[in-house]
Amino acid sequence: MKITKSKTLYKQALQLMPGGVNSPVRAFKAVGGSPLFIKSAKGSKIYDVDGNEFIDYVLSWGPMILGHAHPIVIKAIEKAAENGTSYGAPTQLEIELAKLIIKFFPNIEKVRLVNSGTEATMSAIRLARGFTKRDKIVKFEGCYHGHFDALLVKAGSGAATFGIPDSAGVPQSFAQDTITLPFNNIDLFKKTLQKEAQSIACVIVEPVVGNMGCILPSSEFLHVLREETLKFDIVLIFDEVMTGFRVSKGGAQEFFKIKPDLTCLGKVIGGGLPVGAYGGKREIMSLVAPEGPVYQAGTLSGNPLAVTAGIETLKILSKKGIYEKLESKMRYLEEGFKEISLKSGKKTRFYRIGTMFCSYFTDTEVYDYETAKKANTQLYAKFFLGMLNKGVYLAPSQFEAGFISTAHSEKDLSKTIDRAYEVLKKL
Ligand code: KE4
Repeated sequence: MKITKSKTLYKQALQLMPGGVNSPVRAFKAVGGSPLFIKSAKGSKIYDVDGNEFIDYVLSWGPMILGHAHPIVIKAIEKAAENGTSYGAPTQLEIELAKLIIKFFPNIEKVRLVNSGTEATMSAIRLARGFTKRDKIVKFEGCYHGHFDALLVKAGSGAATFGIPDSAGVPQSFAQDTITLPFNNIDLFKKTLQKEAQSIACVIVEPVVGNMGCILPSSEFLHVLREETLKFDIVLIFDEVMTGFRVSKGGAQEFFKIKPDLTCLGKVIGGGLPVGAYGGKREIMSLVAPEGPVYQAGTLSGNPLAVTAGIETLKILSKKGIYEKLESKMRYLEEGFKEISLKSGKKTRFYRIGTMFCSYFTDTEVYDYETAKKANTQLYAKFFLGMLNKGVYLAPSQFEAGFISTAHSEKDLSKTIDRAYEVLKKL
């Protein structure tokens, strides 16, 4: 595969931007080789600057659930842009997007739009601390909630990929109020709350962990989080930035029937433009400025262009049959991949829920950070590069989830399965 133009651009980018990228995981550090520079995308495909075509399972890390450049979304953005891109003043569009979000997530009584998942989670943490007047937070090892200081402690995603459980530049004073526990470990969670509850403001969790690959909660884990936090008036925050609209149309909280106090969203709700959101119980949200004393603001929050892309995306997702179609595509890929990996004799574990998935190169069950880290990342890197050379663009790290879209055709999926078999046989 010719990638000369990407290589030339990467050399230039390295002079101008840290690591030549604007987000670490894009640098291919975990899989080797130099990152492809993408020129365009349409439907299930992305095209690099050297003219190579790939079936895309990264989908901008989740947002492009309708595939790239969906005609209805693009048309709406073009039209909205003619009215200007940001006013720094309220618009009717924000009411429309807020209504759509609340329709999908009825546990959200009031919502605040922001510009990224990170802004959503860091604001939700501040709000929980303001509401409870307590300082400590509980998170789970390997879960990634964006790059907010207090949450970059044993984080997942890029941090897990680089094996940097904590980030440089985070003062000890910021990390000391963050308690990290193993995901799915009910005993340790209960014991910690027994001991520390009075000083804990919130528990934040990726209800399905998409930043250590794809790790499912045990049947009772999320219920225990809910029961125990209710006991001690601790705010339960579901970080559904990735799982929202992916695990099901109402996210993990709909799938597992859990009512968190606050929910963080991102990715899909911007339809590929920058939108994040946090919301939940009216009683808690009423503390957010200017209604209450918890300050949070944003120049471009709720800007008409990004909100338009979000509205159009959620309107299409509201249509009957969309999620049934996504489910059958995902099942096709799951069954196909499991069959060929068995046939290839390679030890893999494939996990998926809704339209997010991950295949670990390991022969033990993966249920938390420790077991995820046992996966053979070198083998994953070889698999990734093998698939890339066959025109399939997977997440450039074992510790990321893959995604499908409504634009992935059966032909795309069967090609992917066939090519995966060819690559696995050679590993
Ligand atoms: P952003 O600030 O990147 O919009 O969202 C942060 C975030 C919060 N919560 C969860 C569960 C997330 O998955 C994310 C961001 N996800 C990563 C992919 N693992 C974004 C990709 C990247 O960092 O480049």
